[in-house]
This record gives sequence, C-alpha cells and structure tokens, in this order.
Amino acid sequence: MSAVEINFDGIIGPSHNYAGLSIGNLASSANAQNISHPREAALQGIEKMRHNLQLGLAQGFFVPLARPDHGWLADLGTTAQDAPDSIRPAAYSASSMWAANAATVSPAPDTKDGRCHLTVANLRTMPHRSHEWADTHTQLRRAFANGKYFRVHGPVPPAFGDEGAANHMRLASSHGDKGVEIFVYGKTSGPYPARQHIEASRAVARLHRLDPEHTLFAAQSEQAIAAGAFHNDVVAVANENVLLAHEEAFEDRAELYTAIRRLLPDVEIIEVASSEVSLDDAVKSYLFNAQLVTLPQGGMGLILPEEARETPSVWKWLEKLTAGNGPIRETFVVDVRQSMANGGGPACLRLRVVADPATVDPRFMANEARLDSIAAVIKKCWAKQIAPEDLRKTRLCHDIEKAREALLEALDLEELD
Ligand code: SUG
Repeated sequence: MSAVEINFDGIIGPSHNYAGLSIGNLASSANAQNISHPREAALQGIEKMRHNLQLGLAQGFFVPLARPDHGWLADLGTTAQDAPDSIRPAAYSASSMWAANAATVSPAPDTKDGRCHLTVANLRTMPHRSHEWADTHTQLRRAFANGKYFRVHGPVPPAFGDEGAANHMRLASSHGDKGVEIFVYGKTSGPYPARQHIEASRAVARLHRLDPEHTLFAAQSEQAIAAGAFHNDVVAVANENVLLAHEEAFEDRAELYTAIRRLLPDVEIIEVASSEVSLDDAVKSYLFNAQLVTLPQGGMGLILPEEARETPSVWKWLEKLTAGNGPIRETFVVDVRQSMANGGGPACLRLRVVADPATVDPRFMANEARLDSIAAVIKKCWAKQIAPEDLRKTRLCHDIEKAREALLEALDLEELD
C-alpha cells in the first residue's frame, strides 16, 4: 500500500476530568469543576474512530499517558496524596487525548531526506500539558520506530512554546505530492496566552529539513485568539488542495492567500465570512475543528461535532456548502461532547500522519476487532464519573492506574508502562 493519511486518535484516558486548566480555552473555563464522564467520553472517541474506519479511512490510535504523573509530582516535591489542589488536577489531566497537540508532522514528500519527520510538542504554556512530551515521545518512537521511513525528534527547547500539529497545516495537490507547509503562530499582546511561538515553528521547519521555498509562516489574528481560538485548528483546517478558514483566522490573510496560490496554483481557498458565521459561533460550534478528509470514493467530507449542527448560522452555511459544486461534498456528525466540553473537537483528537500504514508498528493501528477490545476494557475499567473532589481519593488513583494497565495489556503495549 502506498502513502495515505492515517488519523491517530488519542484514546480518552480514565482520568478525564474538568478542572478548568486552560486559560483562553473558553469551553475548559466554562466547564471547570463539572462532573466528567470518562467512560462515556472514551466510548465517544471509539465511535468516532469506528466511523472513520467505516468511511474507508486509515485509522490509528495512541494510548493515554500514565496519570497521575508521579514523576512530575516528585519533581515538584510532592505526591498524589499530598499535592495541593493547585497542582493535583494538572498531574491527573487526561489532556494527551488531544493528539493534534502531540507533535508536528511533515510527510516524506516535503522533507529533504525523504522521511516523514515528527517533532514532539513541548506544550510548555499550560502546566498540565507541559509534562506530556516525554511519554508521548516514547510512544511516537515505538509507533514510528522504522528509521527508514520516519524520524522522530525530541521537543524544541522550552524557551519557545510549541503546540504541535494544531498550529500547522499542509496543502498539496494530493497527499503523496510535495506540499506547502504552513506554520501558524501567535503574538502575545491579547488577553490570553499565544501558545505557539514563531521561533518554535521555525525550529520545527529546520529540524524537518523542509524546503524553505515551500514553507510559510503566518500569524494568527489577535481577535481570533481573544475570541477563544487558542489553537489555529479552531479557526482553520486544510486537506490536500483545500483550505477552509474563517475570515478572521489570520493577521494578514491577503498576504497568506497570495503566497499559497503562488506555490500551489490548484489550491481552493474556502473562506467563511464573519457576516455568515461570527467568530463566536465558529468557536462555539467548532466548525473548523472538523476533520476534513478525502473520501475513498472521491471528494472530501467534513467530520463535525454535534455542536456544529446545533449552531444555526453554521449549519446553514454547511448546507449551502454541500449543495454547491465545490470539493467538500459531505458532512458527517459525531458525538464527542465529553471532549468538546474541554475544548477538544474531532480534529483535536487526532494526529494526521501521511505514510504507508505497513511502515507503522501494527499495535497502533485500528481495526474493528481492536476497537472492540479497547471498548471492552473501557466499559469494564473506566469510571462512570469523576467529580473534582474525587481526585483526592486514593481509590480513584488506584482505579485509574489499573484501568490503563488493563488497556496496555489488551493491546500488547505493556512496555509503555
Ligand atoms: O490544550 N484542553 C485542551 C484542548 C486541546 C484542543 N486541541 C486542539 N485544538 N488541537 C487544551 O486547551 C482542558 C483541560 C481541563 O481544563 O481540565 C484542556 O487541556
């Protein structure tokens, strides 16, 4: 099989909870201290993967990281039992589920050495995410261990914040062609932190040995970040030769579009006007956090969260889009409400890797039978609900650890323990 796009979804971990840890992520703040439903959350994620398989797409997954992170707590001079409430939720966060933040990926056709490069994201801006990278790195090195096809890099130094693929887009005539890679960064003058630093993006582009002539850097608009677009993938998404973006996504959209058109004349830029869908509706509905995928039968489809169907301006715009003759022909709606309540839509939950699936460690590839066995472990071992005060309970800590162990065993991935 030749190179295809594989979506690797983060399996939603047994410690999934709502701690309101991400400033600038409006859903995370709005749902702070609510009761979470880890079992339902994880099963929603499994159903999304099943849906992708049924569409004929290649699907992989990453396993949740060990939580609480005892090593991180020890570095902070404390333990899961004794940690102050200001620290404990950050040690328990299941935030590695949002695999779009695991790494930045440059497929083989774009790189000088013809290998697919991945750089694990340092996620240094949010404390609860800053300790994901080491174990994510280990996992990426397993999944993409074949050095003939992949090169997995460590994180760029923490001086510069890097949030991975959520701030990176790739446009190409088709997945297997040389592409234009677009790194989107933020500037730090608004009410919320800009999580992607331009120097981190530049470093990733150098490490991946990208062709500078085919690499673009674009600033996010300040109003987008202020409206809750803490990552670019909340206001823009790209697939093959199509860019779907909100009018207010970028600081200088005219300059960016001109540069893209020069490098990729067959690009189709679909811009959503603010007069049709406001920035607020875009952020609330996660219209742009859809998975924009190429369907095996031809044409493209958008895999959207339920919230997009529930937002009238967005649904109206989508109906108009699919009635036209453009490249995006179909919409599919999935229920990922548990993740959405923490600001993670369908696209946040996945990392895209263009590669031949046969070159990936098969233990990370999904099929119906494997999803069945993951779902069985989730039904048996994931808690039905977690209230904020439950994180203080030794019993919950034990149950979360046992649940992950059961999953690793079912997937023959005990070495990640
Ligand atoms: O980093 N939410 C995640 C959501 C990440 C979404 N990813 C992409 N846009 N690609 C974040 O803000 C909330 C955790 C909490 O509040 O408990 C959180 O980490």
